[in-house]
Parts: sequence; C-alpha cells; structure tokens
Amino acid sequence: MRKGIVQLVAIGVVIGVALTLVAVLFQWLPTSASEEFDRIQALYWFATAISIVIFSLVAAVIIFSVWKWRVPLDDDADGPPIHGHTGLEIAWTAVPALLVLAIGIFSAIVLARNGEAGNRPLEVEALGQQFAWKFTYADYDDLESGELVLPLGREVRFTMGSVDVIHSFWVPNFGQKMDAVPGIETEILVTPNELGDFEVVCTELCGLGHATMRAKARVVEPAEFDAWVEEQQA
Ligand SMILES: [Cu+2]
Repeated sequence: MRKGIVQLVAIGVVIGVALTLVAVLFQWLPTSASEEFDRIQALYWFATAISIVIFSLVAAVIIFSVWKWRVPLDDDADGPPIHGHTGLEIAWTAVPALLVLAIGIFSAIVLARNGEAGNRPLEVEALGQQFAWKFTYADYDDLESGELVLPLGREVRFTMGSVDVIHSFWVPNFGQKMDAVPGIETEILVTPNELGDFEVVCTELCGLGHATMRAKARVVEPAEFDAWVEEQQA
C-alpha cells in the first residue's frame, strides 16, 4: 500500500514536471505590452497551473491502474464488488467545484478591471475600411493618422467603427481585440506599458485584401508623443 502510493505520486510528479516544462519552455502567448494583457496572462497561468495539477493526478491514477491491475487476457472473472466511497466522492466533487469557482472569480475580476475606463483616457477612434485602418485622436483636434502612436502608461479608449464590412481591431501584444462593425460603436481599453513597435492586425476576414490590412502601432515616451502630435498638426 505504502509502496503503491509512492509509485503513484512519482508518476504524477514526472507527468507534472514534463507538462510544466512544455508550458514554460515554449512561448505560447505574445509578449505582453499592456496592463490589460498582464492581467489576462496572470489568469492564464493560474488556470494552467490548476490544469497541470489535475491532469497529472488523473493521468497518474490511470497509468498506475493499467500498470498494476491489468488482468491476464484469458481472465474472464468478475472484478471485486465496489460499493463506492462517500468521502472520496465528496472530495472529487467539492475540490473541482472550488477550483472552477476560483477561476470564475479571478476571470470576473480581470474582466471588470480591463473594462474599467480610468479618469481621463486618451480617446482614439479606429476606423476600418477595406483595407486600411485610420486612427483619429479626438483630444487633439481630430488629428488623423494611418500609424497608431500611443504614449507609454496612459490608458487609451479605442472606439471602433467601420465604413463598409465587419473588421476587427487587434494588436496581439496588447491582448485586446474588438470587432469594428458598420453602424455600431464598439470600444476597448488598452494601457500600453512597454515601449516598442507592434502590429495592428485586422482579424476578421473582410475581403480580398484582408491579409494586407495592417498598420503599425508605436508606443513612445509621453514627451515623444507630444512632439509627434505637434509635428503632425504642423
Ligand atoms: Cu478588415
């Protein structure tokens, strides 16, 4: 019995370590460049850690059972009668319920925080048209730009619109994505927290030129942003 438990745990640990390596050594998600994506990634790792533990446990029990309790091919006898185990059944119902609840609460918090517009976000309208994006800065005399330039650390509220078909605004590194639908105003919040060049991608098949519907997103220091605005307005 004692030896069996040690073997079972050992199998579980080996599976858990292998899965952890697969989760950590490969880059599954784009590098985060926004506060919103940081929260989403925290949630992702929380759910992944829980999944690894549960999967390792279940797989270890299955492998151990197949290894220890396999009957010979010609054994047609009935197995021993099993009458269940109330404690075990309560545990395997309660524990997953609590884990799902924890993931649900964590998700609700992330969703609420990511949808919370702060004090005075920078307003940017992202207008989709086959096959380009146009960005309009309402706070700066409706300055228009084909390039998306954003100041570091300032919350941005994107308002999406489309003049023809459905498009979808997505910057993979911001972790936020929203459809741009003709006749409907949709919005999304992004707080860039990394400097650099990123890509704006249309992620809704919108016609023959869909694959080319891309724009550059550039996150710069606030001072550099002000200089850019001045230069554009001049
Ligand atoms: Cu498009």
